Amino acid sequence: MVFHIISAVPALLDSPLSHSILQRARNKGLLDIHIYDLHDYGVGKQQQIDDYQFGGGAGMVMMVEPLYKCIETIFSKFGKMKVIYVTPDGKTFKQAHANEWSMEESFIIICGHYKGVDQRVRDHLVDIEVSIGDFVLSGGELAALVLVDSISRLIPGVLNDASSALTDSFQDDLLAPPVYTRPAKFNGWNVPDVLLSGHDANIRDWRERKALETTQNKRPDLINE
Ligand code: 6GU
Repeated sequence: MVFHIISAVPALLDSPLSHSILQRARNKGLLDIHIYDLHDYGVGKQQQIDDYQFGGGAGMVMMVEPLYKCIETIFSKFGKMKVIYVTPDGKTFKQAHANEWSMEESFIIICGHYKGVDQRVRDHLVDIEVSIGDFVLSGGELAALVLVDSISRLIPGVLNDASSALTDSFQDDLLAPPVYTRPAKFNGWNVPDVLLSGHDANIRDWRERKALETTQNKRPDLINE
């Protein structure tokens, strides 16, 4: 899987992509991430990437030309691919999207800043607009990282134990059941007996019941959806 991420503040993207599971996936060649500084495609001597909005109003708007140039450069080198724009007014990103998109070969992700991008970018260059929830971030970089992380961990070979991803919360529209590790007794707080019993069928039943119970308590909307 190849991600091409276009950003006006590329330094924001470095660290989360260079550690732990994602760095290991990059080392193994399962994941390839290219980061583009939008200023390199800026207009004029100042390498301008944003401007005042027509009609007046506070906040700068990201210009169409730098984004067009950057996307065309990526297309000409790597071929056509889907372009995702992360924006608070996009469709809410769900685990089902991560599952589906983990089977694609490559994506371009545009990180918005300021007041967002010129509408012509959205109308003519972008295929998919996604938000990561009903709140506003100062820029799209954190949202782009959320997408890259949640999609990448589903690529075969990225997680050491493939079955682990299947038992995550949301994978079956339920939250995950509680988990415990050693010691079995700490401070008078005990691990449920069934988990120590070695009885696989009982453990499976208990986990199913707890997943349902947890979901009913914390996210009843997932059950009634
Ligand atoms: Cl994708 N971008 C920004 N700036 N804020 C957000 C978001 C995205 N999703 C939720 N809030």
